[in-house]
Formats: sequence, C-alpha cells, structure tokens
Amino acid sequence: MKRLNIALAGVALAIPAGAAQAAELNLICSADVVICERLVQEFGKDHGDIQVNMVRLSSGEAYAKIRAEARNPQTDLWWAGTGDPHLQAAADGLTAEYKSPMLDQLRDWAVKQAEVSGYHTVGVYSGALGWGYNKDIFEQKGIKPPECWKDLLDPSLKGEIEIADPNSSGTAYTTLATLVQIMGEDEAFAYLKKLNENIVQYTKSGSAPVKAAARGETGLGIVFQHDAVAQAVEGFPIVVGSPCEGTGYEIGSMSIVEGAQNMDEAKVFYDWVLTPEVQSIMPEAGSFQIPSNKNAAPPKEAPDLTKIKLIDYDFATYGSSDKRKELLARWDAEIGGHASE
Ligand code: S7P
Repeated sequence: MKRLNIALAGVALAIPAGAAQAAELNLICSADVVICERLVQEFGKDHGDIQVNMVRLSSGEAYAKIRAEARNPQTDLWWAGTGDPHLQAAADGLTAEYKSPMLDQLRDWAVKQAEVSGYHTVGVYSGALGWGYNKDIFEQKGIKPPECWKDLLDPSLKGEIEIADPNSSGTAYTTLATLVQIMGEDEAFAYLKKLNENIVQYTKSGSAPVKAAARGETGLGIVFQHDAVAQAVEGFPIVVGSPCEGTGYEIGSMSIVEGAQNMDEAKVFYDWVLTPEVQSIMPEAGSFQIPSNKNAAPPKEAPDLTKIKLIDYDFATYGSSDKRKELLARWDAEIGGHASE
C-alpha cells in the first residue's frame, strides 16, 4: 500500500487560525503505481489548489475498503481497476451517480459501462486478458509456449505459472469470470483445479505474476496483455500470449464514492482524467491500455483488440454482487490456498 501526498507549493507549515484549509481529494488508484503517481503529479500541475492523498490498492481491495467505509466514507474517488468490482459497488449503492460533461467524448464501451451502472461508474480504458511468458526460461527448460488456455495444464508448466488471487485482484477475477463464460462454471472450476497443480503462487496484485516472469522468478504470468507488453517494452524477455479459445477483457472504470466528503474535488479530477490530453500520458508511464476518450490515440504498443479473439464478456452478470460473491466463495472453497509446492 503506497501513500503519496502532493503538498501545495508555498503552503506555510503553521496555518493561521481562521485560514481556509486547502481543498483535498482522497483517491484510491487501482492501476499500476507508476501511472497512479504520474497522474497525481500531472493533476498537481493543472489543479495545484487541490491536495491529492492517493493510495494504490488492487481492485478487490479497493472495493472492500469502500464497502468497509460505507457509513463514514474516507475515500472520495476510485480511479481504475477492473470494471466488475466498480459495477458491484454501484449495485451495492456505494458509489454516486454522476454524468460527466466528458461523456460524449467517450468510446461506446466506456459509455455503456456508465449506462449499465445508472451512471455510477464509467469506462476509463480497456484491455484484453492473456499471459506473458519468459522466452529465455522456456528455451532453457525446453517448454513449448502455450497457445490456448488448455495448454496451461501441461505438466511441463508445473511450478512455472503465477496468477493473482481473485479476491484481491481484478485481473484474476476477470480470468475466473472469463473461464466460466468460455467453459461453463463446473468445467471452469475443474480446469482451475488442474491448473492449480502448475501454479507456484497466487499473488495479491494482478500484474505481479508477469513482473516475476520478467525477472526470471517464474516462467509465465496470467495477466492483462498490456501488462505483459509493459515488461517487454522495458526490455525483459517477455512474449505476450492470447488464448486460442478466446479471452475476456476489462473495462477499467472510475467511480465517485457515495457521500464523499470532497465531492466537488472528486468531480474536478473525474472530468480532468477523462480528457484526451491526460489519457495520452498513460503510455509514458508504461500503461498500454486502450484509452476511453475517442480523441486519445491508442498507444502503438497496445495489443490490438480487433485482432484478439474476444468473448462477449457479460459485464452485467459478472459485475453483479451476487455472481461475484458466489464465484469468489467457490474459488475460496475449491481452489484458494492449495498452490502447488
Ligand atoms: O496494471 C494495469 C492494470 O492491469 O491494473 C488494473 C488491475 O486492477 C490490476 O490490478 P489488480 O488485478 O491487482 O486489481 C487494471 O485495471 C489495469 O489495466
């Protein structure tokens, strides 16, 4: 958990009695910490009168924090992270309705995310699920690179795969929901039980598995493809994989907390972060998703979603409170805590 405070330049240490307090914004950021920090910095340049207190949390953790704070919200705005827990927060009444003046600049999938939630959340970027593997490790160990979900069950991959825990990670929940949509629930859990024999570790954060593969700690991480691209762009020997059976994708989202103490400041950040200028900064911080503003060009490194076999991911069902609770409870009972040695 990382906290970053951007203080106003020139603020006196001792604030005289009666002086106006600096405006504040309490932000949860659920993307990679590098882009989280960069956004806070950029916001400080454009809105130096608002002090941003940012904490980086994985999507499931962010949802749990907002839920725990429901009677006394400490968070104002939740930016990024996979869409399903944002939809769950909307359905639970934890987030506020807001129709940004930026909505008409957004791609259809981002607007649809707003519509299905009754304007309690909105799409900020999109990206497809897949994996990244370390080609040096695969070559050294003579492992055949996987092309399909079913290939990940091959015994040559025993102890070589990492994925996150879907309770904390939106990436891993997207994987779980994707497999259920491709295979049906019982078959997906049978698949996950077999896959478990090849899993060396369930991490907290969704992108950690491919960071470990990049550094040679493991062979393959099941992650969003753009997170694998980020490691390859940094120069690590990572190859991006896209499953032959088809794959799910995320609509990374943003929500204002119901009863936020700093509602006006939350709306200022919300509208600002949807602009093409701000969304165009993301690749500079190693974030290679497709931006939601039609006027922000997708990064040239971003996996081309039109060339990936995407499933028709059912966000309404898999982002619903009941389905997410049910799948996570079953994952805990049948899979969690049984990682192979
Ligand atoms: O790193 C970028 C990204 O993959 O992180 C978000 C996601 O929530 C990952 O965190 P967790 O899996 O730990 O929740 C994605 O929305 C985003 O594309």
